[in-house]
Amino acid sequence: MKRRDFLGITAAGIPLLLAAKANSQPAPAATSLRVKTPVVVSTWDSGITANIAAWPILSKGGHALDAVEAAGRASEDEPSCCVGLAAWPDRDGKVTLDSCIMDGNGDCGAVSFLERIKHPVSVARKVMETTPHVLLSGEGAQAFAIANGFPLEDGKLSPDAEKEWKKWLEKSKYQPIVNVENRKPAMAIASPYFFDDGSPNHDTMGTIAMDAKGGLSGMVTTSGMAFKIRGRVGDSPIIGAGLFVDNEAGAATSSGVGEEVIRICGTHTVVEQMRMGRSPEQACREAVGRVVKRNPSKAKEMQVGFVALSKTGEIGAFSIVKGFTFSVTNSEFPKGKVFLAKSWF
Ligand code: SD4
Repeated sequence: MKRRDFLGITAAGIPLLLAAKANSQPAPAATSLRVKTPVVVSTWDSGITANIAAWPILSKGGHALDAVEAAGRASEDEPSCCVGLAAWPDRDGKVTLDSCIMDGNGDCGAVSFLERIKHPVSVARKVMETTPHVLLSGEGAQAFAIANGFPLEDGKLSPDAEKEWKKWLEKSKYQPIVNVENRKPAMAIASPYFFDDGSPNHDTMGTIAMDAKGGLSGMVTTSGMAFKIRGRVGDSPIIGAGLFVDNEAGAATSSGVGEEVIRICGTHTVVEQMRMGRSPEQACREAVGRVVKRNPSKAKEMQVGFVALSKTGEIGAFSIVKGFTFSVTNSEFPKGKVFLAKSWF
């Protein structure tokens, strides 16, 4: 069963928050969504699962950092596909995980290339709270996790992951794929980044939240790009690329081709744009525009999406190609609501 069927959300049922098609003309007027706080926002429609875990904490007056960690853990517990140990492996058949967490005061922690540990987001939080460092990687990150009581799992692929990896091996060509969620099969062609059959394939969960006191926090957790070169790390554990949070401006997270996000310091760009007075949507559009400008024809074949939450409780998003969704949960949408972001193409 596909995740979208499980959640009872159809592509047709997703509200189109920001209807007009974007183009390369000057940025349109702000159309960001103003919501009641506390609020939690996650990438993709499967972000509903993450939000469901975060909302009980936020609704009872809890800290945004606890809420986003709970969101990450819920995603990492999911039995197939996208993040956590059940996700798809690198091209050598090993699942390697990246995660980061950050609060609005600039405290942050991250892990990358972490193997056989179920909850990278909690290891990232441990790095933040118990070490003078920000990012631990690979074997060292694993040893740190074990020393802090995280069990070492068996490292076996989930049945779905094993099936997909073997299917990929048959083709035996290096073609990392990312973010085809909500694209129609007909659109998902001739690109190294998308599945040809258009089946869901997103593999990153980013969550940003504001608590009842107005404090912001965020997290990202991912298995990265499916069938990547062993050792490859994307934007997700990089503070300022996959996630950036500042109580004085706002929070942003990204999904998509991490290399492109790293090149433009994506979420840092978004937050700095909000600091300068742009709405969350305008800020996300600016960051997307920088990726597109570098190579417009390549950009058409890939997805990069940003979602942002301003310090005043406005939400906005923007992506390169159509199909980037985000989930919002607050007192107005206690069960969560999925929105489709505007896109450049
Ligand atoms: C990466 N940004 O590793 C991640 C992939 C992703 O949905 O977002 N997938 O580059």
